[in-house]
Amino acid sequence: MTISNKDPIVAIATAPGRGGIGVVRVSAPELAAFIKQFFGRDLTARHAHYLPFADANGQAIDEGIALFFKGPHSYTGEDVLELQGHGGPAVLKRVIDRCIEVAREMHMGLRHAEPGEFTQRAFLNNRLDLAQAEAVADLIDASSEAAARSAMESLSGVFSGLVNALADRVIHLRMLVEATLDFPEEEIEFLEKYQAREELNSIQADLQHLIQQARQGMILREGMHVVLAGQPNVGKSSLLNALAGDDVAIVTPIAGTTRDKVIRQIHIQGVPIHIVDTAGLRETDDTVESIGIARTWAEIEKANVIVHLQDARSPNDELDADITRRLPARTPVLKVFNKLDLLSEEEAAVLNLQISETTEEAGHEATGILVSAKKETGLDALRQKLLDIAGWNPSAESPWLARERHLHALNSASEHLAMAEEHASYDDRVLDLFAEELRLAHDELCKITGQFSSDDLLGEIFSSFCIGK
Ligand SMILES: Nc1nc2c(ncn2[C@@H]2O[C@H](COP(=O)(O)OP(=O)(O)OP(=O)(O)O)[C@@H](O)[C@H]2O)c(=O)[nH]1
Ligand SMILES: [Mg+2]
Repeated sequence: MTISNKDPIVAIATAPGRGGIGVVRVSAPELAAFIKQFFGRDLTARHAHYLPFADANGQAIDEGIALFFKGPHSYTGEDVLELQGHGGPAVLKRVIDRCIEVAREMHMGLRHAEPGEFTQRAFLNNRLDLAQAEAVADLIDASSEAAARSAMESLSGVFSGLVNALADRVIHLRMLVEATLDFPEEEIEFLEKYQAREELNSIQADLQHLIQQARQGMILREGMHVVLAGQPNVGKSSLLNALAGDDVAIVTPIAGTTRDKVIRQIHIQGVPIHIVDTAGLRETDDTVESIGIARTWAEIEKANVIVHLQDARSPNDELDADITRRLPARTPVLKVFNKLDLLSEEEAAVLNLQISETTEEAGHEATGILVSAKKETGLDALRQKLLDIAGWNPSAESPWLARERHLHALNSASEHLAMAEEHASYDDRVLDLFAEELRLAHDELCKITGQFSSDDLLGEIFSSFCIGK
């Protein structure tokens, strides 16, 4: 059976498991006849009807509220029926089965919805653009208040509005060029006459601002994977516990305690940070431990940031130098020296000096931090440093949540504008190439809101939704 965007669909819209209320949602181009069959009566649109939901024999499966939204004034833009009953998995399944049974009697072909299919219909019926549809999933998935607030900004169309405004300015400029193309003798004057280059520069500047904000939005949505790596016993698991504020990983004085990775999500200023504690790195004959160490290296390869944890009493020793050599060059490494509480004041001062000297040599600000996982000192500096590495700027305007594909499209649009600028600066200006670059920039911007989107992209976006949304 091929899946059609017009098929009547049904799903449980509330979270699986037990709950005070459970909602079954049906969407179809036309539901009036189905409602009549299901309840033996019509429902007034947008009215709460308290009714029994009956089985084939007229026995009540449940009692609850039925809400009918007549398309296009509904979430999907089609006719939508919501049945709000008691939130138990068995009772909700019976309600769904009854819906499918009624539909079958009517030869209506009601089927279970795919993940995100209700929202996909909302997009296809122009109730939401693509960036807003993505924001629906992001709002549901938001793991911090800041992320939820930003997802709501995107959902309300703030981000789409800014993208559309820029796309309109690009189109306007392009129209002026296209109009001039028919009159080659005017080409030279065109750029001056319409101040085309000034407008192009101004669009580029606004686009750069948007890119900055989108980067912030992406950090807030995706966070960072931080891998704690280092020799055994330096305090990786203790540091994870201290950052998480919970005893998630086992800590013992025995070197080689952690075998399998332990992942914990924390938030720093609302930014989700996934911290991965790993098995300490050393030569070992122990089979289990060496599997653990292989996993550590696999995690290191996937990390956005590596925290190379060391014992402050023996900083940068030979084994640490070995580890440093093996770390991937593309990933930022933050050296963190633990067990500060075991150093005298003089020893700490010497280590601090060493850190600032080596980082000055490397030509960047301090990348070494002294902490005590046990006494929980130095952790604020560590948190701040992680945010800096992520590129998080807390004073930036409240961003919307952005995805990799948004940033990619914005960057491509910016490249095309830069090419257009280049075409405009040649002595023998090539206005048709100028116009072509504007067209490409415009297309990139429109990809964000989904005016141009392939079925593959839509499939990828909506399949990551939960069922019933
Ligand atoms: N004094 C002091 N002891 C610490 C500190 N951090 C960890 N320790 C101790 O160091 C020992 C090892 O700590 P873990 O957190 O298990 O070390 P690990 O790096 O996870 O070790 P493996 O899992 O074996 O690789 C434990 O006895 C901890 O109590 C610290 O900041 N100060
Ligand atoms: Mg450990």
